[in-house]
Amino acid sequence: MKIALACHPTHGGSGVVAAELGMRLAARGHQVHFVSYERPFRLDPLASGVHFHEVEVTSYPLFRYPPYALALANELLQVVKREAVEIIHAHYAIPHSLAAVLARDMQPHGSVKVVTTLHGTDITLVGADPSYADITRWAIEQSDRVTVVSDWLGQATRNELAPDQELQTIPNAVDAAAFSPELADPTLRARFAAVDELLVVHVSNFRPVKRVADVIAAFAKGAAGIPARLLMIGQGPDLALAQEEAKKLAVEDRISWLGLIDDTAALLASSDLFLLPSESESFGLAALEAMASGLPVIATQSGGIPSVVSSGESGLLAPVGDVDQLAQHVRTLLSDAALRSKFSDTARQLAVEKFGWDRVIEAYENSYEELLSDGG
Ligand code: GMT
Repeated sequence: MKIALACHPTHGGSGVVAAELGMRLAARGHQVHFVSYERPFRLDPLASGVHFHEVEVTSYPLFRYPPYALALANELLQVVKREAVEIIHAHYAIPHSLAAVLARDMQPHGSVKVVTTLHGTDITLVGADPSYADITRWAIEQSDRVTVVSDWLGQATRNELAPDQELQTIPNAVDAAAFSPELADPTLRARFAAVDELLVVHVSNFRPVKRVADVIAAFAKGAAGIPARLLMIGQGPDLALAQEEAKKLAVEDRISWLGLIDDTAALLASSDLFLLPSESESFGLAALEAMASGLPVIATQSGGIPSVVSSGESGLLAPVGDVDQLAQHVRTLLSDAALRSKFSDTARQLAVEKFGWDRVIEAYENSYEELLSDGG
């Protein structure tokens, strides 16, 4: 099949899923075209069978806001026509799904189909915003097929935006070779923690939904009196808030702020515990990558997280904003090496057995084939 993928190229779960999916589809013989304003950070530039088409957004003095969605639709249409693309797979509703629908409908006598995968904040934040709600709903309804990354997100989509929409759940997956405890690197670890210290880690885009101040507070309280340090990986609008909290709670000297890191696998494998206290998380790919790396996860009972992290087996969950309980979980796991090791084994095992790419690739492939064979 010839498939065009539209996605965010920046650090974030939806771009990761699109890049990993595209490379795997290409490895199975499909021709894959990525269309975005930048090469997705997880996309290997040398992957064979994968092509990247950059969207150029020309600015004119009259445009206060250069219309990226329109430039994307235009580029998608060019790629569809030139490469005889059969499927446009849009990751994240706005602007990708909308641009894909426009490209399909602009194609004279064309038969390209649009698959939209909803990832989370495209429904819970962007789709819930009155400025974007109607156009998000329309893009979803106009897609030939819509998938969601968890049953929870399917329910949220129906409740909040499109009650009658048919949705297929295809969960996210992890490459268990690329994220593995075997990548643990003692030299790397030694840069952040002394031999007798444990290492707690958080990875996110530091948006308000990630509640990064809770990471700091749970660590400060839970690891009080325990030799442990915290790695904060990523950047975003709440970085200053988290740093302020660290100062207030006097734990600045126990935290390393690493900023954006493309490949987190060795850092995860070299750490002991992952923290994800999000307000809402449709799936929690960052938690799954940590689990595959052999890390127990402390997270919130929010959104799709409980379908990824089994509380009491691969991690411990707490209600959103319950810093005391999060801190208690941190203390429990940091102070019990045997429990940590048991959770670590289960986390790895669940990631490998439940969230491998094979089934997920097949589900997407079947979905494309059904669309092409039954005409929609
Ligand atoms: O977390 C974000 O806001 C980024 C966002 C994205 O689209 O990159 O992540 C969402 O999609 C991921 C991949 O499907 C999910 O694992 C994340 O849980 C989801 N984020 C939220 O729902 C907050």
